Amino acid sequence: MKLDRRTFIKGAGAGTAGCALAALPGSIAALGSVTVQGSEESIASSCEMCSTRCPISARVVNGKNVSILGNKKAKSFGGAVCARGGAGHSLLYDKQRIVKPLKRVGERGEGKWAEIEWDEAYSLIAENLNKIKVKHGAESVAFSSKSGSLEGHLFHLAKSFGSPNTFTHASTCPAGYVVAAKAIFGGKIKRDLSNSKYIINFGHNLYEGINMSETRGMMNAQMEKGAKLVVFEPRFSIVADKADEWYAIKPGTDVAVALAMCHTLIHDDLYDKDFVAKYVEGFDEFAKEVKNYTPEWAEAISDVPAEDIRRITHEYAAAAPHVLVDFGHRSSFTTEEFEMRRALYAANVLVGNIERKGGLYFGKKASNYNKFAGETVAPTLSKPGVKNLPKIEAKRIDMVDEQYSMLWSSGGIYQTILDATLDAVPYQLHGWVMSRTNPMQTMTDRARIVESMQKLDFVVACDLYITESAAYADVFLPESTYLERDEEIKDKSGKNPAYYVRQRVVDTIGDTKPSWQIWKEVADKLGQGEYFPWENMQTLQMFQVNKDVKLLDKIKRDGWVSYGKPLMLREPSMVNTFVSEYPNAITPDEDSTYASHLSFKTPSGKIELSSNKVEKMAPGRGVIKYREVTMKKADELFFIQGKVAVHTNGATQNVPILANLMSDNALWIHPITAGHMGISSGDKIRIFNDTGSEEGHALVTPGIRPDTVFAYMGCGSKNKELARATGKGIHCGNLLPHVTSPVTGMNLHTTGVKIAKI
Ligand SMILES: Nc1nc2c(c(=O)[nH]1)N[C@H]1C(S)=C(S)[C@@H](COP(=O)(O)OP(=O)(O)OC[C@H]3O[C@@H](n4cnc5c(=O)[nH]c(N)nc54)[C@H](O)[C@@H]3O)O[C@H]1N2
Ligand SMILES: Nc1nc2c(c(=O)[nH]1)N[C@H]1C(S)=C(S)[C@@H](COP(=O)(O)OP(=O)(O)OC[C@H]3O[C@@H](n4cnc5c(=O)[nH]c(N)nc54)[C@H](O)[C@@H]3O)O[C@H]1N2
Ligand code: SF4
Ligand SMILES: [Mo]
Repeated sequence: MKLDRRTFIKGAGAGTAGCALAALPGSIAALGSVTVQGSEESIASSCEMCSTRCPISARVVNGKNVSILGNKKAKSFGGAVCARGGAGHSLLYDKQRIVKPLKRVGERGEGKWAEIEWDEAYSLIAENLNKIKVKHGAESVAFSSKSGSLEGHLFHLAKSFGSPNTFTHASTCPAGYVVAAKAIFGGKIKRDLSNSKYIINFGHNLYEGINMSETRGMMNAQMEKGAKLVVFEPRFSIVADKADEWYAIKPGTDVAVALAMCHTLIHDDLYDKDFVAKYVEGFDEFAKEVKNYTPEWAEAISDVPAEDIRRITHEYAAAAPHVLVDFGHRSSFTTEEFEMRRALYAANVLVGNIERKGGLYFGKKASNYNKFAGETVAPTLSKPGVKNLPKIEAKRIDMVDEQYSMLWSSGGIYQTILDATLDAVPYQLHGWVMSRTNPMQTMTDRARIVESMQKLDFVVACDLYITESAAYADVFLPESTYLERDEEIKDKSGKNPAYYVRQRVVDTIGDTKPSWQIWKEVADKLGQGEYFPWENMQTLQMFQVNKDVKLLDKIKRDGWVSYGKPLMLREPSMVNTFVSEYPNAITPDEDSTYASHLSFKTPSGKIELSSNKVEKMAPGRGVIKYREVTMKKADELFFIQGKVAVHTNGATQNVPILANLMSDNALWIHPITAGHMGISSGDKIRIFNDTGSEEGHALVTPGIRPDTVFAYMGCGSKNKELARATGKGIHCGNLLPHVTSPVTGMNLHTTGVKIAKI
């Protein structure tokens, strides 16, 4: 298939935004004039406009602006940034960004703030947290942050303080696919999209929910290599628009189609028997289970025609092993995400695409890669370990049930903060320290979050803006933006080892600090300074590189360093290249692969299509199975969401350039559904269910199923501090019920709603 670049880039619909400028206390506007100072030479660093954290190359131009480009050395990212990445300067100099610590002076959420010095902020935090600790125990304070460098420092503070309750965005984003991968493969697995010849996509929104290297990978496969793309999506997304075939699947029924594919692979004798015999445990039980999951059965559930499921599966098997069923990223389409992800993984396992080009593979970090090479191809980094941290006896508030034992404790089940705060389940929380997270937009059931934040004794928020969630804090700590700070070296290994680093590009504006420094200084005030023995980020980086100054210089100069040749253990051409490059490399098997070295960190050491471990954790779930779920009431429509190319989650709606590109998220409604209610595009509508009620605008489009409505997430902010975003569009989190899924702990992003014309 050929796509020309212009049609390819044709983007999503966008609205416009007016920019109300308010001189909030603590904002840049309150500073008066701001000058642009920083490096005129390009600095290699990393983006933080979303958590993909692409390598960038940035510099100050003529003392007037900051140019942000992709780092050309990072080839898999295409040496480019996306629209949000290019808009970093607009965040940096946004007059509404907060650049001075604040304390609340009115009621929680009332929007009355006073500027304070950092030392006063730290004293307030130390005094209140210590008070809670003495009265209720350290465990009654929760700490939450998006994962990344920021998380590491905050959670280290939590541990030194003595609380086990640390949470990332895990249960709102990756926990589904990660827990399912742990169950089947024993750990996370990656996809080699760029080399794939046939990609089957179940709502992985890569042309809007952008991850530069994967988005580039899929573009490359489609445009350069003629890969076929089949998309199952309830709406006509940009990915659906660029696909060879699109099926408007009924929301939440992906698992049925995936299981019918597995049925077809097994019962039409299309699967890779050698691979299964060698690497798979529990195949017979799985084959028995999928016996009844015929394409006809799946059609009745999903609305995808049986003959297409059968044909697509045959095409997929014929092009194997350089093919993949994309297991997706975010979903939480239903509470049965665990079964859905496992079914998607199983459809890969059956064609034996593991460690094959265009299929799935495990990341090759330095230590592992060097073992294969028989020499040190890539340096390994050290992790600063702090000894003598206080032993924490208290149990976490989440993961209390055995079924959640595959979740990781730094991630956790975020939404259980609400149960612990409002209902003392399993015990009462009294404090919440949050950083780089905006749960009111990104968790579920906004009203319960407001209630929780009002009930707690003390709340701290560290962010760039007074977000909806930060608006309910007692103390606001302004972090420096990513363009103003240094951070640790990070591992970004794919088929070969790679590292990257973040470096400051411009001088700090106003009175902000990087979070590694903030949490270290909070620890000092709390009397826990001994657990933060490093002086600064430079000390930490030197520790990481084991004092190898040359290595640190190289990583800083290039920003992105990768080592060696790409390696997939069962790919003969790659193994041949590898062996000729490294004379001391492990001798390949007779078939010129490292197939005999492929093992899995599961109890059996094999891929577990059915698993005793899972059966023990969650009785009845050992074998992957279809389970019916009720997602909405009979008279409701499915309500689904997704990302838009010009915004990140609930984070960028106030960034001037991006707000100008789009500030409203109309509700997509099918013409038949809209017709019944006399709704036309642009009409004001109410969207409501048992959880909440929102007002918004309609976008009548045939690009959605008649039984489904869709909105881009992140709009409709409800606090006045985010002046460019407030009241614009539909707030998705206000309509989503508070639910926790079995095994994965995921919250729920698909529900039922009714709509009415206003
Ligand atoms: N309804 C609905 N809910 C969803 C989703 C959905 O599609 N629909 N998607 C889910 C997904 S995939 C995810 S990952 C989560 C994300 O949920 P969150 O983790 O809450 O992430 P973001 O909205 O990306 O960003 C959170 C905050 O980080 C702040 N921030 C940005 N840069 C910095 C920085 O350098 N320092 C500090 N301190 N703060 C910074 C932003 O201002 C923003 O307020 O949301 C989930 N929630
Ligand atoms: N521009 C941009 N890029 C981003 C982000 C962003 O906010 N903006 N966020 C980043 C983050 S944190 C993440 S996790 C990734 C997320 O990357 P993705 O998971 O790819 O992103 P979403 O847009 O949330 O994808 C959900 C898609 O599933 C569709 N969908 C809804 N219900 C169903 C269903 O039942 N079945 C099927 N098959 N499809 C369904 C939605 O219409 C939507 O297109 O993107 C990252 N990249
Ligand atoms: S995908 Fe875009 S916003 Fe996200 S890190 Fe990369 S360039 Fe930045
Ligand atoms: Mo995410």
